Amino acid sequence: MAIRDILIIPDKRLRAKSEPVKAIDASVRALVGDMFETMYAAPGIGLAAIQIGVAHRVVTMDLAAKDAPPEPKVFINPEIVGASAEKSTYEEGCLSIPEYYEAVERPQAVKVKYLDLDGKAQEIEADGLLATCLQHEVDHLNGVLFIDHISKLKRDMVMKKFKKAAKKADSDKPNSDELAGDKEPSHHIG
Ligand code: GNR
Ligand code: NI
Repeated sequence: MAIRDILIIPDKRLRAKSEPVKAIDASVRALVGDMFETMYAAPGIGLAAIQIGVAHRVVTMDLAAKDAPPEPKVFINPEIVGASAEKSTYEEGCLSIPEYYEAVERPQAVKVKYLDLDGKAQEIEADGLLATCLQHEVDHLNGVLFIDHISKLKRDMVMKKFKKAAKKADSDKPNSDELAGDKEPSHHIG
């Protein structure tokens, strides 16, 4: 198992639609292991495979309290097959949009079909945080982020901030010439 890098906006891979898992084999079990390790290390309460760059419909989750025993959950090919008319609002965050939190309104309860790690079909009725988190993760599998559910003004502000940060991180990287040779850095001098 390994802790994998979490993709941060504006990484375009976060907008990809993930492919259904065809067979739950050793590679899927290894992916799930890496996802739990990455999610617990972050720490986060849920993770979609695309957040570590793997475009397969796999979600890990653990909603147990910090001082309680872990409750790891895996959802393969999850599908929302029903949603309540009643809505609820939750302050959401996302490991791919670090340190930004905003209220999101979603159906208060959902019915979700999925496969477990044994490939067995399951169906659950979720409400509260589980319902919110399942909707947030299924959104990821469809290339949708929680900021798509907030106002355009707020979304544009967040995107701008993260685009600027990505640009700076890139310009701060030494280029290959500088890595290979002993000459002065070619930019940001003087
Ligand atoms: O860790 C996470 N917390 C969270 C809080 C409110 C609603 C959804 C979430 S999921 C998030 C981890 C994450 O980015 N999953 O995709
Ligand atoms: Ni997220």
